[in-house]
Amino acid sequence: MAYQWLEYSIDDQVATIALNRPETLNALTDDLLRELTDAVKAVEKSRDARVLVLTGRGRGFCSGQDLKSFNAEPGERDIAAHLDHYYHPLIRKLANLEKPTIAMVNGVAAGAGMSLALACDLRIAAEGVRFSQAFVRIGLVPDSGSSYFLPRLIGHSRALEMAMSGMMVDDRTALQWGLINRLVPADSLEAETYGLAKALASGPPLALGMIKREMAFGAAHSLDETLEREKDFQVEAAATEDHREAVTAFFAKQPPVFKGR
Ligand code: LHQ
Repeated sequence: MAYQWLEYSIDDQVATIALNRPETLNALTDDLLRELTDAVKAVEKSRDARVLVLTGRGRGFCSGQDLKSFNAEPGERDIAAHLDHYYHPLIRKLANLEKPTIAMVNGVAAGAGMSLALACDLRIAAEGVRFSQAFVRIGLVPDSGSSYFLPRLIGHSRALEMAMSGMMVDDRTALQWGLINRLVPADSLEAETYGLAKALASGPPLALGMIKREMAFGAAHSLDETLEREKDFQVEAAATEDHREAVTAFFAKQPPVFKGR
């Protein structure tokens, strides 16, 4: 698919999706949502891409649903169908992608734009970023997974404060609350993000995919259930060529080369 509203590239095993509607701080139109879902699927299928970086062009990361286009036909708008058709498949695809995902948060993330950042595994942010659960400011409630991811990341009480007030959380607070993994000067954002992305891209792909599933499982199950699931994953990981390669490389005092087998 040729993309009009985002940029898609793969370099050194790292795929980048950059939302590209800077004049609206990358607000999400139907076309952009369609392209974004397609691009995440492309990353899923690509043998060349081992890590995904999601970012925005211009001064914003993503301002959420494009309010202009959604309000254009108020009589016809069907929010349930809109969420089912556009947002839910995208959020599921992103969260379940068996490759590490990093939100490179270059600027403000609001509403469903913040949900996108939350659905990624890691968030690296530039100084000056702001986060808002903006939904309530327009009389709506969190959607696109925000009410799932946010309390798990920053705790119930802080998540409620953000969701109920629509407050802007600044960069230092975001770091202190654990909303982001790292806060870096704007001019180091790319170097930091791609440094981490390349390190992850050189890791064992099968184990990384399993780690994602394992942590998601652990967050939603009992200790006993999780121990059993960990055992299953460990059996699977221990049977990979990559595991053997890493143990051999360890004793040879060489860096391992992982092939995803
Ligand atoms: C925008 C937007 C935008 C269009 C900035 N749309 N143009 C799901 C399904 C169904 C229904 C509804 O919702 C959802 C989920 C959601 O995402 S609901 C939440 C939608 N998002 C928002 O309510 C956030 C709206 N934006 C803002 O509050 C501010 O723009 C933020 C806080 C993000 C940034 O503020 P500033 O840095 O002061 O920038 P700005 O407000 O001046 O925006 C720059 C331009 O971008 C401006 O256009 P203009 O022509 O005046 O330069 C805005 O109109 C446009 N823009 N967000 N979501």
